[in-house]
Amino acid sequence: MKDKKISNLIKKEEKRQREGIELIPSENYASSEVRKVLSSYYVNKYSEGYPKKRYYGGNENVDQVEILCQERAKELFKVPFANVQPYSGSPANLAVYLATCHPGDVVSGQALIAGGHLTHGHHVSATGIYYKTFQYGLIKEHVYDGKVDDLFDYEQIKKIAKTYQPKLIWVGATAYPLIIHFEKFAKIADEIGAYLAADIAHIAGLIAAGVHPSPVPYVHIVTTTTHKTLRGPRGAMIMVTEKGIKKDPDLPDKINKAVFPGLQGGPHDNQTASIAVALYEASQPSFKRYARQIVKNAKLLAKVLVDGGLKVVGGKSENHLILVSLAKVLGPGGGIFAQKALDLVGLTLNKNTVPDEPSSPFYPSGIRLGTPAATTRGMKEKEIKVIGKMILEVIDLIKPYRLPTNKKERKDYIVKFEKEIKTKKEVKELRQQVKKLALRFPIP
Ligand code: DSN
Repeated sequence: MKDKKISNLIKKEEKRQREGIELIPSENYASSEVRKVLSSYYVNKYSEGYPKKRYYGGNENVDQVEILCQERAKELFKVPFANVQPYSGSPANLAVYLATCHPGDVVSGQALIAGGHLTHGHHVSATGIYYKTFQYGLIKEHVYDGKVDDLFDYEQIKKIAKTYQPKLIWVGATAYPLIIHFEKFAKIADEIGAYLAADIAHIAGLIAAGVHPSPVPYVHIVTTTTHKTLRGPRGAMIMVTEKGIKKDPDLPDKINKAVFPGLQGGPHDNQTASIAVALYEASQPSFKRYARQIVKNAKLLAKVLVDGGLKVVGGKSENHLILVSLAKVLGPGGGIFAQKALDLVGLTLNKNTVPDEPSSPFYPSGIRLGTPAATTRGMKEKEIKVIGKMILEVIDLIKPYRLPTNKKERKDYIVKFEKEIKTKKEVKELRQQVKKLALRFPIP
């Protein structure tokens, strides 16, 4: 490659991915075929419009790619309609608003702090700026005790629905470790005649494999990204269910118009082709085994962390992720220390707010981790136990540190923290252990 700077940065990223263990629950390793198709000649094409209704010539092959991709999505998720053009999850969700609501209409979704997504109506997102949002949360009382299998506060959801009559209700999360009972949301949405949209970005692969219940019988619209548990390229899809078509026969058309020309220009045809490959892969029996193993691994990882004295949301994991509160161990805002120290040993995860967050989204008190990527590499219970123990060791090492309450002192304190941690003998040893383990499991 002539561009030495980018070539060097690609090599560095490859090394980072090979020698570390990826635990961010929304990341994964796409297959080499998925990556190859992304750089195919479809990268060169423009094709505004939809199959057989394009604004440019030369789309005879693109049409077939897009139709194939739609058909595979429909078959995998058992829906009658799929739009495979959204560039990613946030534009896909915004298209749903555009298709179902007018600016200023009332909508409801899970609060970010309770594990929802920005696009479910957070005030800094366009969805919270252009629509009037009322957000719901979790039952605080049982967040960590592991005594209940469903943490959603249905009384609150019902009250919002009855009082404010949202036109659109979102169900789906980015940081929720338990099975989602879509039927309970449907009961509330149906009572007030609202559209119910499930954002299954995190759990799409688990649903496709049948290891997490599908929202399809209960909701009108399903959105998903394609690069998380579904293990494809960056991208997203919007699907309409039979129930959605029954409620509003024009819904597929409204979704299409919202995506293009409402929000987007030309679809990324290389992305569409690559999503089609990922959907093919997700329909294979090996994908079912993969998804089952993701859940087994996450359950075990949660148990190792709980047995090691950490508080995890739900007291367990039933899907692919674990949300840990470190507020007691590292104080408010302590997630930053855990993320940085674990990064230094080669275990990558992200700091995250917890439902009873005592700090802020930038300095949250928890960490979020998961098993989709490690499972893709072939890691199973034996390796997961080792990873869990290493996480506990790192957290133990950083227990003396506390985020300064004075905001001006924070930056310097974190720099000092990193310097001190980097030189610790235990950290250097753990880094070598992680590297050795990671290299035994090649990335695709
Ligand atoms: N950024 C994604 C996640 O990490 O969950 C959500 O968009």
